[in-house]
Amino acid sequence: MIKKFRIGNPIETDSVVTKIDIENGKIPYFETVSAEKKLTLKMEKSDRVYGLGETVRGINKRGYIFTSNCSDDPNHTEDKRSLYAAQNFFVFWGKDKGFGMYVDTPGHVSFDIGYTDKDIFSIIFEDFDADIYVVDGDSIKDIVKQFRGIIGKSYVPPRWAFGFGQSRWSYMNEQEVREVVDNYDKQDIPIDSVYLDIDYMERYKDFTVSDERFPDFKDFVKEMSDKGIHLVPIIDAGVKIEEGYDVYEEGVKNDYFCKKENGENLVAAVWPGKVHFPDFLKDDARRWFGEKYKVLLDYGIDGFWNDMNEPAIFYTEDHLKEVFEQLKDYEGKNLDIESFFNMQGLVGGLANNEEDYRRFYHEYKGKKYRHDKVHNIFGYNMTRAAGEAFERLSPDKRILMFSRSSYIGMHRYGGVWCGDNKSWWSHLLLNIQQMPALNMCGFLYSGADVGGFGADVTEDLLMRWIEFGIFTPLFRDHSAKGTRRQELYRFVDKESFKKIVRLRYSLIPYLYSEFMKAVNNDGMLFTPLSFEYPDDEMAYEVEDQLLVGESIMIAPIYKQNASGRYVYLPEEMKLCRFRSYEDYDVEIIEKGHHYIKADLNEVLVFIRKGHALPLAAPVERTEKIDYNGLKYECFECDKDDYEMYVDDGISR
Ligand code: MIG
Repeated sequence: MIKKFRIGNPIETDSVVTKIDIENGKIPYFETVSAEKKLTLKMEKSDRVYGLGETVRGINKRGYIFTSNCSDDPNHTEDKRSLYAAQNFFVFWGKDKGFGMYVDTPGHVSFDIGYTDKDIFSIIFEDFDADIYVVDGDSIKDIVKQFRGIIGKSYVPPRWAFGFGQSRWSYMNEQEVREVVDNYDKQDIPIDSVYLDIDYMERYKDFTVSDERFPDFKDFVKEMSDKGIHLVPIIDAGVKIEEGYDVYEEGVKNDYFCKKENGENLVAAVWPGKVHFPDFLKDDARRWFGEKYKVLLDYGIDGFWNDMNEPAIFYTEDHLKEVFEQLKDYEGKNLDIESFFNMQGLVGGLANNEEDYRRFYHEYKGKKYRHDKVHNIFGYNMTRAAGEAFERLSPDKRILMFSRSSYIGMHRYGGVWCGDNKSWWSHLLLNIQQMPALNMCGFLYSGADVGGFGADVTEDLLMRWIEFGIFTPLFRDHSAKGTRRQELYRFVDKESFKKIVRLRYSLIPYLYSEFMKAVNNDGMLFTPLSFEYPDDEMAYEVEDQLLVGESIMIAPIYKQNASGRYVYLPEEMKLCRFRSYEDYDVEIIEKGHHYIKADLNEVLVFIRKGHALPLAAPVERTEKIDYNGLKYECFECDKDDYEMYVDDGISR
């Protein structure tokens, strides 16, 4: 049962698609403290909180404070309150009460879950305006399912997007891309896609292709497509200011860009230098920007990733001017501890400055809003622009789309990747812990940069990360400029990388089937043990194992030099210790705690009792998977006990 309550005068976000009448009574479970713009609740010792999508820290969110304020912050350390996403749905689950809550507001809101006072949960609003949806249900899974039922079905990518993707900021030209594909093919490591980062464009201009680097782009897309490779270009939120550039000129002419108080277009800067931001919240601007993807679709492109859409801002023209003015005060001075840091702060504070988010406006549903009031739905609406356009431009064929910034509602138009993580073991664990919370909020097509984006990866970290990545729908190796090259064929044990990625292709029929069931039933692909075994107290303690679909539990290894790990089994299961599709050993493990060995090249998969895991013979491209030749690993059942979802993988 879902009830809707209203605080103040909230801005509609279009995240909920089911019409629900507003209740008059007070919001249940929480105390409403209007004077302090907050809701508070006293937590019992056994109360736990799950959800909030893409954030730092563990699966149970209790003990910290999270702020929904979409941020371009590449340092995903434990002390951060905000990452790129605002996904304000959580489930509160304790002995006396359990419920779900969705806090629908496009502005800043903080979830202080035992941070200020370890037993108090406060939801703190910047503006006390929100629609609050309260979900009552019998179990966490039931609550999630009901919530998902009112926000609309999750985005479905083409099936090839379950294949392995290789990315790098940036492959600089055709030849580099060709070499990547050739190297993968030479090593027999399967691959379906190569990503194009900002350097494919002409001077970072959206919807252009550099003549110099990709002189015959159409032919090149075709050449790749003939090999079964999809090229996936990036699109940035800022539109370069440049005379003669059609996107810029059309945007200016038709008033599609975000404006300052005085009515002039905001001048900000990102990659291309000065840019305008399309007002994705405005219907006609959103439609126009969406249509622009056609330029690339016409080249034969069938997938995109939307970046920098928090939006990330290097500086605004106005703020930069102010800073240059202020810097004059420091010239010729003997800078001491205070003045030196103040001066440094002036320059350091240019990027992603909160003040800049108050310098421009949107026209949304016929009204004018200052950006900070609707900040969290900006990236969402950029991806919505694309998603809505693809339905018109490509009615028969699904287009791959995922975004960096997100808000609930965007899950209908695209997936997400978790942004600029690092090649750290702790970020492999973070990736594991983010997946279920993303799923709760409707983001099923998701994943992190496998191997880590920033910092230099090591071969063992990459191997362990690949061993987890083979289960995430988005399975992409991506790394930053200046870091150690991260393509799998560059490392010593190519053979193991090959076998594990091939195992991913063996798993695709199962993963795709379970993914589609999650879409169709408003379910989750990645489930914490506690959701599935609510009567098992120990299951609530486990934060580094996940159920993936109905048949399997995974226990990824995320520690350096580990030759195995402790695993908790909530029931007897059948362990498959995979070195490859062909080579694995099988063992029945009883309920309880175990230390399970796993060499660097071994993946632990536990099959649940009464369940079957279908496996395809490995192939080098998703389209070659033979659904007729599946074998089944079963635990006390047979293959007929598995219901397989199958479709053509491409039509809508
Ligand atoms: O701030 O386009 O998260 O994946 O490689 C850097 C360059 C801008 C951030 C994205 C990252 C991408 C990078 N972009």
